[in-house]
Amino acid sequence: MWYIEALTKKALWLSNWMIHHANHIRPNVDGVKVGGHQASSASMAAIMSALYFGVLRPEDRVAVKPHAAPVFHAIQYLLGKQTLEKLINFRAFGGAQSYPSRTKDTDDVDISTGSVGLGVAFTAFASLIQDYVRAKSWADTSRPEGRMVALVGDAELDEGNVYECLLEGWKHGLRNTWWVIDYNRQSLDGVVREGLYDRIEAIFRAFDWNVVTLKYGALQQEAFAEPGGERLKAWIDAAPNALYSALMFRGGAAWRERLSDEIGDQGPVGALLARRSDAELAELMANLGGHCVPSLLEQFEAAQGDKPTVFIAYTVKGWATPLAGHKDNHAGQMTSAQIEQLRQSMNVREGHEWEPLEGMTDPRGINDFLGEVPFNAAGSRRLTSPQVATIGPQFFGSGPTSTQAAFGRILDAIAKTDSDLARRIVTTSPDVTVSTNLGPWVNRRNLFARSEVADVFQREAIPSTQKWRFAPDGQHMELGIAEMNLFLMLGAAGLSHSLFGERLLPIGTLYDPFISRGLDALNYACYQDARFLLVATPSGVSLAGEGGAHQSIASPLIGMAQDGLASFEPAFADELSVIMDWAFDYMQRQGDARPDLADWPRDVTGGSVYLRLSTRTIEQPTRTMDKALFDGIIRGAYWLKPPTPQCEVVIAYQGVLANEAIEAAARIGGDRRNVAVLAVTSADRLNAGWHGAQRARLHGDSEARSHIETLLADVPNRAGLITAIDGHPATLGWLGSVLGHRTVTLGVEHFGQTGTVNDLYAHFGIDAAAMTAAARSFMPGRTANA
Ligand SMILES: Cc1ncc(C[n+]2csc(CCOP(=O)(O)OP(=O)(O)O)c2C)c(N)n1
Ligand SMILES: [Mg+2]
Repeated sequence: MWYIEALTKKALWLSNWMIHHANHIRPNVDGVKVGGHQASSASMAAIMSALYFGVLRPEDRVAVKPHAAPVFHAIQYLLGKQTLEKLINFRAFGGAQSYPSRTKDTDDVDISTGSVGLGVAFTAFASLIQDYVRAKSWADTSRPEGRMVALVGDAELDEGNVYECLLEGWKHGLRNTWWVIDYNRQSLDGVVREGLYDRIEAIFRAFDWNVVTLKYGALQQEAFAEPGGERLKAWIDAAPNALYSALMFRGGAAWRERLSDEIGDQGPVGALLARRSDAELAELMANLGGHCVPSLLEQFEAAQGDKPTVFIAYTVKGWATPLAGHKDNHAGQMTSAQIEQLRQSMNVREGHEWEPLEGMTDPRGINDFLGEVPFNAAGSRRLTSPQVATIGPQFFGSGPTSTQAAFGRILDAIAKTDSDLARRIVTTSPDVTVSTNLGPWVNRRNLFARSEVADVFQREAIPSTQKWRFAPDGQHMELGIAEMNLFLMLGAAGLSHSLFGERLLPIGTLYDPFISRGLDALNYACYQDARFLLVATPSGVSLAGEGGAHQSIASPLIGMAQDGLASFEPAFADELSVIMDWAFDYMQRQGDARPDLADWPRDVTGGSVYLRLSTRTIEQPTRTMDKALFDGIIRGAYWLKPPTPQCEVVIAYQGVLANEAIEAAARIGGDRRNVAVLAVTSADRLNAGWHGAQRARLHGDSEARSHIETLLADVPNRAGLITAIDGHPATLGWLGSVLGHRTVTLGVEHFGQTGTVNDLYAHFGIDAAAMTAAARSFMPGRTANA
C-alpha cells in the first residue's frame, strides 16, 4: 500500500511535468496552444494508481477518462510500457496522445476515449460481447473473465448515451462492469449543480447496480472519530460544492477561518482544528475518498461478484497542486514557479525530472514492486484471433428484387451453411431487425441470451413468420431503439478478436437516415479500428410513401468522409453478393504493408464496410460474374455500357437509379447519340483511389493511375457527363474533375417530400426524363424538347 501511495505521487508529478514540458519547455514553433489537463489528471491520480498498481488483472479492460491521458501515460511509463521519448513528445507528432488512443498510442490502451461518455458506455457493450463470446461452444474459455472498467469524469454523466446504455445493459443482464466516477463536482466550465449525488445514486440503483460511495479518506475518518469529529463531518456533508472547491483552492488558513467561524465554538471541534497546522488542515480537507489509496484499495477489493458496480469517488479537481478546486482549472496550468515548488516538494532534483524513481525513499523496493504488478504479469494484453475463411458470393435468381430483399436472402443462404463464417457472424439491430430483413437469419440462428427463453407466441401456436427464441448459442443481439447503442455494440463486437481473443464478424442494420443519430459513436467505432458491416436500409427518397421524415440525403457523403469505413451502394443483387463476400474478408485484414497510394489506401490494412441499400424493387441484369466485373464492382465502378470513340454522353449513376440510367441511355441513344453508362458501386473507393493516385504522382510515381482515371480515359474529351444518385449530388459531382469532362450533377438536396417513387424522382429531377434533358443540354443548338 505504501508503494502505491508513493507511486501515486510519482504519477502526479510526471503527469504535471509532462504537460508543463510540452507547453513551456519544448519549443513551440507555431504559437498554437499545446494544452493538457493538469487538474483533471491530478483528480484521478490516486484512483488510477490504486487500480493499475494494485487491483486490475491482465484480463480487465479499461476506458480512461480522456483528459486523464497524462496520468495514464505516466503510469504506463512507470510500468515500463511507455517510452520517455513519447512522454517528452506528449501531444507532438508521434508522441503520447492527448487522449488515450488504442490505435495511435503505443502503450497499453484498451479502449480509446476523447468524446466524453462514449468510452464509458463502450465498457457495457464490451461486457455484453464478452458474455456473448464465452457462451459459444467454439470459444476458448480458459482465459479468465475480465472486468470492463470505465474511469469516468462526473460531467460525462450529462451525456445521454450513458443512460441509453444503462437501460440496454439492464435488459441484457449486464455483468462484470465497473464504473469509477471521479466525483470532483467540476466540469469544463465550472462547478456542477448541488444535489446531483442523490439523483446519480438513484439512477444506478434503479438499474440494479451496486453503488459504492467513497466520500471520506482514512485521515478524515480518523478525525471524525475524535471528539468534535461528528460536527466536522456534518459540516462537510452540508458544504456546497462551490464553497468546498473555493476553500480547497484558498488553502489551510482559509479552511481554519471558515471552519472556526461556522463550527469552531461548538464544543470540542475547536480543539480538533487547533491540533492541526494549516497545512495539516488543508491535507485533512483534501483527504476525500477518491484520493485515499487505502480506502480505494479496500473498496475495490471488497467489490466481489459480477454485479455491475459504480464507485462514486469524491475528489478535488487539481488535488495536491496549486490548481486544486479553482473553478477555471480545467485548462488551467501551473506557472513555472508553481511547478518548481511541486518539483521540490516531490524531492525531484533539477535535471532529473523524468527519472521514474527519482526522489523516492525506497527505489529498490519500488522497482521490485513494479516488477510484480499483477496487471503487467501476462505480457501483451492485446489478443488476436485467426481469420475466418469466406465462403464465396451467395448468388440466387435474377428476377426483379431490391437490394434489401437480396440482403436478407444472402444472409439466409449463409445461415444455412455449416461454416465458420456463419458461426462467427453476429447480427444486431436497434429494433429494426424485421424491417431491415434480418428476420430469416434470426429464424435460423436465434437471438442471444445467457439463458434460454422460449418464443411464447410459437408455444401458443400463434402463426408468425418470426421465431423469437433466445439462447446462449443465439447469434443476434436485439437492441432497443437507440442508434448510439448500435454503434457502440458494433464497436465492441468489432474488437472482440483484440479484446477477448475470439473473432466476430458483426453485422448491424438500421434505417439509413438514422446513421446521423449515432454518428459520433460510428466515428468512435472506426477510430478504434473496430471491424463491422453496417447495412443501412431503406435509403434516399426511393422509400417513397414510407415517409419524408425517413429520407437520407447526406449519408453517401458521410460514407465517403468517414475514415475507416468503405461505403458501397450497389444497384443489383449480384453486386451485393460479391461485395458482402469481399467485405467479410476486408473486415479481417490487418496488413501493415505500405498501402498502394494509387488505389484504395486501406486495401491492405482493412476496415469496416457500409452498404447503403434500398427497398425499391428493380429489374436485374442477366449476366455471369467474370473477373473483370468482380474487380469493377469492388473497385467502385464498371461500364454497364462502355463508351465508343464517338461517345457524346456518359451517365454515371450510383445505386437504385440504375434502371433510370438504362432507360435514359435508351432514349438518348434513340436520338442517335452515342451514350455510355457507368455503374458506380462505390463513389467512396473511386474517390479515395483518385486522391491516392494524385498523391502518388506528387511523390514522383508518374505512372500511377486510379481506377476512375482508367475508366474515364476511354471517354472523348468533348463528351458530357451526367451523374445521378438518390442522395446528395456532390457524391458523384467530382467525377467531372477527374479528366475535365463537362458535367451535370443530378441528386437530392431537399428533405421531407412524400409521394410515389415517380412523383419524387420527377420532383427532384433524378428520373430518366431529367437525365435525357441533361444530355440534350450538352448539345448546342438543340432545346431540351428537341
Ligand atoms: C462529446 C464531448 N463534448 C465536449 C468535450 C469537451 N470536454 C472535454 S472534458 C469536458 C468536461 C469534463 O468534465 P468531467 O467529466 O467532470 O471531468 P474532470 O475534468 O472534471 O475530471 C468537456 C466538456 C468532449 N471532450 N467531448
Ligand atoms: Mg469533473
